[in-house]
Amino acid sequence: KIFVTGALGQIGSELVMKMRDVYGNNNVVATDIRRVEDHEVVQSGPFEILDVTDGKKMHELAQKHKADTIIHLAALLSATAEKNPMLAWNINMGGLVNALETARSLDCKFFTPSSIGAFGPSTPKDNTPQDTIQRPTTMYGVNKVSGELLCDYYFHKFGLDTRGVRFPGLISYVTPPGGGTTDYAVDIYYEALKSGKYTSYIAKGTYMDMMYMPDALNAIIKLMEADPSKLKHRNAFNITAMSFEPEQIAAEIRKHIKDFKMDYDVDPVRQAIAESWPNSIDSTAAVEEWGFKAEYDLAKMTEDMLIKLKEKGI
Ligand code: VAH
Repeated sequence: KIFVTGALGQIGSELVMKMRDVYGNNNVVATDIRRVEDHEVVQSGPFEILDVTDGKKMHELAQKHKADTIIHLAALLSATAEKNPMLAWNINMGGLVNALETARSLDCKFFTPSSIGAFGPSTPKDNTPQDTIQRPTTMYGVNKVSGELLCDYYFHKFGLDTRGVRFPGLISYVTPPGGGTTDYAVDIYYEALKSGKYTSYIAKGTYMDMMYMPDALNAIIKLMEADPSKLKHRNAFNITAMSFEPEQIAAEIRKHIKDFKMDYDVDPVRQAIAESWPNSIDSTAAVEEWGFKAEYDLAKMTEDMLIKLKEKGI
């Protein structure tokens, strides 16, 4: 059984549905800190309430459901983590240690995402290499680098089959992200349809890697199904689909909503986070070791986002 934490989050709410499609509803156990009764993840298969800082409960539930794979997604994102750094440490690192220990005791395959947030100001910013200096200046980044190293450790020390990717900003129309820095690239689509204008909290000219959620979901499944003997890296594969700055996504939206207007009210906290991250990262290792491929570029994503949001009645 596949055991997912953070199943009602931005990635989890779509990954659970996709994995239930692929592997069968009852083979994917969804968990999150709260139960939302009418949520399709709760309705379409096994669901358990789990606070990932409760290691004992996590072990019990994983054992009860005979987990053989753990997908650990529960975490606080970058902007929230900067507001509550110690809470972020407890959830992001406490939750990860519990998930790794549970996986070790039940000998599960293991996935947890890292992020472009695992890089810092001294990391080469353009075409950031797979192996390079990582001195992040955010609590989220410290959590992500520690997480990458911890997952590698569990592989080398205990032989645990840990795998992971460094996600760029993820854009989706199902569940909006909570507390991220890249969320402007999601909010802008909602606002373009609702009000025809958007005030960006990220400054003009600030490039960040991004990816449409369908590509992110496919990447997780492809990595988890990859031949382990081909994996020279294990965790923290750089993957990206595109890199853009606010003016570029606005221009793409204007191809569909011609009088869309954007102005700026830069949030110094999230701007500082964004500026500490790369402009664009290099996915070569992921392409070579497990055939990573993104299908959506900015044009294709924008077209699909606007159609899907309209269908949702935004
Ligand atoms: C965030 N969406 O903004 C997340 C992600 C690369 C960005 O880690 O914190």
